[in-house]
Amino acid sequence: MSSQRIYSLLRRAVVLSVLPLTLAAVIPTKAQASLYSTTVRDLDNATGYWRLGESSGTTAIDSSILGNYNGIYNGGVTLGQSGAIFNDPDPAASFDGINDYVQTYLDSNLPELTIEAWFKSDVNWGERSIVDSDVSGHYGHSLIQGYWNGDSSLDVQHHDGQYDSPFNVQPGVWYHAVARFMSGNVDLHVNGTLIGSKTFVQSTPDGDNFRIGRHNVFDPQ
Ligand SMILES: [Ca+2]
Ligand SMILES: [Ca+2]
Ligand SMILES: [Ca+2]
Repeated sequence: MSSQRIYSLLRRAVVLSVLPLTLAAVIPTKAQASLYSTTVRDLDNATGYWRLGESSGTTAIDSSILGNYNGIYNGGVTLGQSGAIFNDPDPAASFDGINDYVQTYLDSNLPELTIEAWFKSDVNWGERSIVDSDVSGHYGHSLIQGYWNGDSSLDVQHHDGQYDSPFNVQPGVWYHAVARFMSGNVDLHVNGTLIGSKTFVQSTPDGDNFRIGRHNVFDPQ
């Protein structure tokens, strides 16, 4: 554990969209619904949608239509932080980069899926996991700031390698990131702009269930 990490607060609000998609009707029970959130919920029809807007407790409600994947806050995640969306009452959660994370039970090992997240980083150095499914020695699908070399780029980890993107994160700025995983290809959009893509030889993903805010148990970030 590095003392520097104490200062590495990250605020992240996460939408995780995973294909294939299914349909039902569940209204969010804790995160505060808004025009933004209901539009995302209904148009994205994501498999999991965590708004991280809880004010207390240890449950991170899945606000997707099906709502099957409530997560668990671990390590003392700070709730009730300012959110990203103008005029949206729903707050965000802050992760300390030491042992804070949300564990979901959504399997990351799908050949095609999308990770969509709002995040704000307090620093632009060091590896900072935003949405992750890595297990030590195994690799799933993840969105990580400064992956591998701890620089300021926003990177996409795929099985089994990474897209080291040219997009550099600035501290204290909210970003909207979308990482799309297709068989043998990944791409990254930030704030609606395509940053780039990478092709690779696809092998079978062997990552873990999705987490928010932590790389893996041996390498917290
Ligand atoms: Ca939120
Ligand atoms: Ca903590
Ligand atoms: Ca880099």
